[in-house]
Amino acid sequence: MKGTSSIDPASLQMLKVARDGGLETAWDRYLAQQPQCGFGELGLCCRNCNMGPCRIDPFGDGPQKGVCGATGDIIVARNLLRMIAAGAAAHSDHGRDIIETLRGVAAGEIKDYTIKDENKLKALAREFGISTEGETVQAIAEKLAEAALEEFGTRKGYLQAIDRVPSKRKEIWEKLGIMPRGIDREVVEAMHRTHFGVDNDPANLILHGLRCSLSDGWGGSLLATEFSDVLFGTPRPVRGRSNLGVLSKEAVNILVHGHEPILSEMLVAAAKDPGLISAARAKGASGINLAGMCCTGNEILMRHGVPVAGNFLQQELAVITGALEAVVVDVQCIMPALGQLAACYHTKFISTSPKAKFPGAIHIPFNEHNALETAREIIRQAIENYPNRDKNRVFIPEETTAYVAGFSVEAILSALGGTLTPLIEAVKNKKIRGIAALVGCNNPKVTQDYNHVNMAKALIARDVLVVETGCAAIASAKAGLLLPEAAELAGAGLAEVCRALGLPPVLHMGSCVDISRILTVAAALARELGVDIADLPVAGAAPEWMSEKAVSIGAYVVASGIFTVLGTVPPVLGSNVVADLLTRQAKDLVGGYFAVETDPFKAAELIIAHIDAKRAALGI
Ligand code: XCC
Ligand code: SF4
Repeated sequence: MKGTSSIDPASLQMLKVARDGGLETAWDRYLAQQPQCGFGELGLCCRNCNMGPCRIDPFGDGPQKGVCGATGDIIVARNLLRMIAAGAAAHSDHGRDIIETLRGVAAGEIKDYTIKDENKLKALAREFGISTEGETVQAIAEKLAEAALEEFGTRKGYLQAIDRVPSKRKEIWEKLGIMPRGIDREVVEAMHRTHFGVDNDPANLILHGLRCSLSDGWGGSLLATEFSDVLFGTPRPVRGRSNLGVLSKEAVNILVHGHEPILSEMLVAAAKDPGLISAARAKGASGINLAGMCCTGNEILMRHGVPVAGNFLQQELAVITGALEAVVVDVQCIMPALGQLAACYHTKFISTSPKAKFPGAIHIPFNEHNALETAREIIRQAIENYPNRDKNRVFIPEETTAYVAGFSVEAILSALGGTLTPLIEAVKNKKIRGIAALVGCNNPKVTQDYNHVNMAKALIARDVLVVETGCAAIASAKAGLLLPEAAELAGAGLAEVCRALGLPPVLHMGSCVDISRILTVAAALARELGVDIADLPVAGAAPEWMSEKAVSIGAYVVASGIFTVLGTVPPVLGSNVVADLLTRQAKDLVGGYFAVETDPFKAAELIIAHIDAKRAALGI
């Protein structure tokens, strides 16, 4: 859908407010960037050394080599590998922070968090070969945290969670030499290989890209998910509300945006503090209203049913409501534009991570050791700020939609009665045609939520069960697809299964690191059936992706054997060699491969055709 900003009525109303007020958003800045750099779009520019920058002329008239002699194929492959490395690093560093928090809790150094899921702690300990017999929870947690931190630099051969993978898949990775070793090691090696004068073979570079991404999916992201569950509780189905209408006209509104639940969990706890609630009332507010955005929003909506104000492209729009006392951020997906925008209102833009500082932000350092007190201080500042709200400038769209989220692997299993068998049976008898994972961001190149929502609807209508994470899941929340009632939009078979189990046809499985939950289910399904992940009637899609993390995700999903459709074009079209590797040869190498399709209806058709082909091959 060209020429429209969003399908979300709340976003459209806020964009009008922005225009009327002369306020700039990502959509305006995107237009101001037109035409975007053609070399960049194709992946054909290189700045990897100071003989450059170099660029390759895609039309063949100008230079076909960089100063060093690098061809377009080499440059495109190197650039892609660096994107994967950055994405894998972001997810994995997030994972490390969670594990370090658990380690501190176990050692008694961190007092404000407790271990919420002891069963999961013990299950993970057993997975790591740590004895749980007669050991205290603290002792197990300490050993487990140490073992998990080892994964970042392990020399034991490959990552622990690889043992969740069917043996056929492991053999493929071993044969190709892409078994992920240490989590940090693969990122470091990616940076080494793309340094001047190292790896100059496009296929060799891409193969390492797959290995690096696997260290994210089966390493950093997976540990982020599992250890968040141990510390904060494994999600169970929970109801909540979504979209900008969750902001309150009367209460102190605090938006928490970013990724790591270490911060958002503590804000959730502090926002319930009776002393702070009375302080808010003393300022004339009705109370404290905490709302989430992006993935940290997903973390707390999954675990606490905290309202989610929106997905990636709504971060500026939330400020433009004029109703935010504070935007509190940690890391990832936070627009540097927020500082200047917040300054147009009374809104305080509060950064908290030493890794992520922003122009125009107040920095309140948050760490695990002073978590609750810092969270209280942040909330106090927001309360203090409430009288500064200019009520005449407040505009909060009415839109809110209810959702049910919280579908961890454990929650799905319990909905199925404890085993995957009912799901497998439903797939075998074609009530469920297959499973599609829709994940990833918003991107102003795409009408906001248009691809997400239309693809999800097209798939469920054809009996494809949709599982989602990240901003895709928030798009579905806003569109009402995360409700059991949405079964009426599903095909007859899927609708029947949803009604029998009380499930929505689109399952919210969490934040972007929680794509590891999807991998875990896929691996378990494959093992149960005695096949490889690549044999399953399963597909992935990132319909509106923008971040490097999404590139890493796409790569590990494909490397895990799953066909993946991208809804925005990755910067690889400058190289036929790389494009062919990703969209064709990958199929023979790892079973999974990429397609690029910007039309959500056609993308859904590609997925359905893939699922049908996999069903036929399985003889079901
Ligand atoms: Fe960021 Fe995770 Fe993308 Fe949303 S989906 S824009 S990465 S918040 Ni991860
Ligand atoms: Fe140019 Fe080669 Fe240096 Fe890249 S590495 S900037 S292509 S000389």
